[in-house]
Amino acid sequence: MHNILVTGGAGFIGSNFINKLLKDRDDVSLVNLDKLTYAGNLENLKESETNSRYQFVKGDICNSELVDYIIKKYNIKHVINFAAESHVDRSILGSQIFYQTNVIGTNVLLEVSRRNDIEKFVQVSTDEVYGSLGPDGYFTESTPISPNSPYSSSKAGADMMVQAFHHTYGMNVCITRCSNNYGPLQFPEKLIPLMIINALNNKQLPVYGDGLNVRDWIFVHDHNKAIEMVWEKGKPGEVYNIGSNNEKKNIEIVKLILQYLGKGEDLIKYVKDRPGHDRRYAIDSSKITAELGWQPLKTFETGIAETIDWYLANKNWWERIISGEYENYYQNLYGSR
Ligand code: NAD
Ligand code: TDX
Repeated sequence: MHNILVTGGAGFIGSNFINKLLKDRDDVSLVNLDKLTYAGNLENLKESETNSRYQFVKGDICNSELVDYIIKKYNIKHVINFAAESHVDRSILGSQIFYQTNVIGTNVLLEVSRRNDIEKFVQVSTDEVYGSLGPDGYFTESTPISPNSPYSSSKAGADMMVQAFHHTYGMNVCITRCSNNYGPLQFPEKLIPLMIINALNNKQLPVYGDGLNVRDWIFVHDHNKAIEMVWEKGKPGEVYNIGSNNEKKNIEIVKLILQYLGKGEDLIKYVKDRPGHDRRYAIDSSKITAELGWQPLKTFETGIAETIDWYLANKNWWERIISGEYENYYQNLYGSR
């Protein structure tokens, strides 16, 4: 049995990871440490909560006594760190919690892991650490780190620390850098779920700037399969880019969602641009394909249809979210634009 500490497992990507891994394999036992911030939702883990190989602990990755206690109590040998403040717009409104969780929190996990002889530490990072591309080219693992937002700089800081712990202490670490994820259970502050839900509610769809910024979209299960493979087979100290060759302009995504839902383009509202908005991300993931044999399985056409259908079928899930704190957050955000 592999005993794994998964952090941030009540969020979008982490909950999909836990639900799928427990279903796909019977040789893993998972402890989920999550602080349950605005983005953490135990409802995401309904299908896993009664599994005897799953345990939830509410707590902060910055709490080293708690992390030490969990590692010892559950005989943890592997750590996969999903926990983070993950939204760029929020990091622009206030950055401190981003450095606290994403940098200090990762430091606590690394220190405690080192002292407890953890066999493998996987840091779930992002392509945003590379900064922004012009119209051509791709991020490779040797592209220099050049983050532009408080969010991406906090993730880049964590990445450098993870590499330093490998270099200095010989810890067996890997870093994954994935492009924009989409799929079920994504918190409706991110582009795709926000646009789906606003369209369903006949509310305006706020497109930043000229709408021509490009993101490289990947279905969440493809990302998670790559993380699983990096955990099992990734080489010590290595970085692996993850992407599925699916560049789209934001406005294309917005129009596609409106079309799928049978709504008019008059709902689109161009709003003031995000400060420091990265223009284009595009990932070269040939290394993980060549070294570990990973390949994305989901086409964008299928994945986006499945995602929109999921939000249509799970109105209760998102209605509970948007009736709370999230509404106030967006009122404040757009009030200031
Ligand atoms: P999310 O915001 O949906 O979930 C984050 C989870 O972390 C939440 O459950 C939250 O409660 C938990 N958390 C936050 N602070 C914590 C703390 N101090 N201690 C314990 N738990 C804490 O994020 P997501 O989209 O699922 O992203 C997961 C990871 O993947 C992040 O590290 C993010 O940087 C990375 N990533 C995300 C994307 C994307 O497109 N969403 C792409 C590449 C990488
Ligand atoms: O209302 C919006 N209008 C809009 O035009 C929102 C929320 C976004 N956008 C634009 C900004 C970006 O160009 O859409 C694009 C995607 O925005 P987000 O969903 O906020 O994602 P992004 O900023 O690209 O970052 C995401 O991908 C990398 C995740 O949030 C990060 O956690 C991940 O690391």
